[in-house]
Amino acid sequence: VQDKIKQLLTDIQSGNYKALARGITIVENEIEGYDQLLKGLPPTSSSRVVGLTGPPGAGKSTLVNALLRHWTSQNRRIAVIAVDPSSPFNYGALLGDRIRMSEFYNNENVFIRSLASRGALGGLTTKILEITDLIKAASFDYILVETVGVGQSEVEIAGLADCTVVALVPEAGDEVQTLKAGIMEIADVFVVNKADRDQAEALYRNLKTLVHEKAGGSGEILVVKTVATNDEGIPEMVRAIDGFFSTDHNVMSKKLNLLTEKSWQIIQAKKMRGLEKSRLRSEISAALSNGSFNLYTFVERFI
Ligand SMILES: Nc1nc2c(ncn2[C@@H]2O[C@H](COP(=O)(O)OP(=O)(O)O)[C@@H](O)[C@H]2O)c(=O)[nH]1
Ligand SMILES: [Mg+2]
Repeated sequence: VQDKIKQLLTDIQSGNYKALARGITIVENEIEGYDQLLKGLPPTSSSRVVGLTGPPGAGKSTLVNALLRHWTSQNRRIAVIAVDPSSPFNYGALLGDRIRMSEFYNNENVFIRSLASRGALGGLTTKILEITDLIKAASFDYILVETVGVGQSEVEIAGLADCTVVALVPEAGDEVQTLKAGIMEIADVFVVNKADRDQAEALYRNLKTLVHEKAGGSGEILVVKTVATNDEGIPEMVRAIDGFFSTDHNVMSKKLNLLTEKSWQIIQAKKMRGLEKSRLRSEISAALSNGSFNLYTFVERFI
């Protein structure tokens, strides 16, 4: 296994997509060699990891396509990880993304991987993290991670990406005042997509005011308008993303937070490994039956 994994890593680093796909499968399913593969990853990578999150239907997949068009026309190499945790048993959603992305499936500068949330061992966030790190070894210019923002997940996703882009749509206009707690903290760039719709301008202005009020010494979150279906605003979106990366301050100050968050996720996932609720349930059941159950003594055994 040792030599095989070493060879696989070399192939991944040389840009072999087949090897990369194989590596991802090993990581995803925790097949033999999984640990060795991750521990063999090089310490640095020049890939820019961009997380794209937002509510279902905001146009994230359409934005990914538009970004791919933009970047491939400049000969950039891009990897896409598409995750849809909101529909764990809905293969249709995944297939939909696949069909809409098919334009790039045979592009030699594009690598696309859909990740189903079902059955991911050790937690979905940890899996995305590991897979992103593996892809980083393949030296893409950008790695786009598309995830559906549902509740807490945006905040977790922000712990994966160097730059987090939050996509919103005009329908969200009324909610701007009550933007989910945490969103302002995680967003590096806001994209108001579907700018072809009436209320887009209002949402855009509200957001601009909001980020302005929020801005501390570290500068404002950028807000851009897009019509993803027509590639409108995509150059501006790219400029906002690249602008974020070109500011050393942003990247450096985020790096420690990112690595802290990632370590925390991995440690948590590893500590919880093999601890199924069904197992807890049967052990509790056994303990209860002899009448001396104490919750706090019980949990001690697992900590
Ligand atoms: N009018 C309009 N429709 C859009 C725009 N961007 C995406 N859509 C449509 O919105 C729907 C949801 O887009 P999708 O990319 O699947 O959203 P996701 O769930 O965030 O990935 C699709 O029917 C898109 O064609 C846009 O800028 N304007
Ligand atoms: Mg999508």
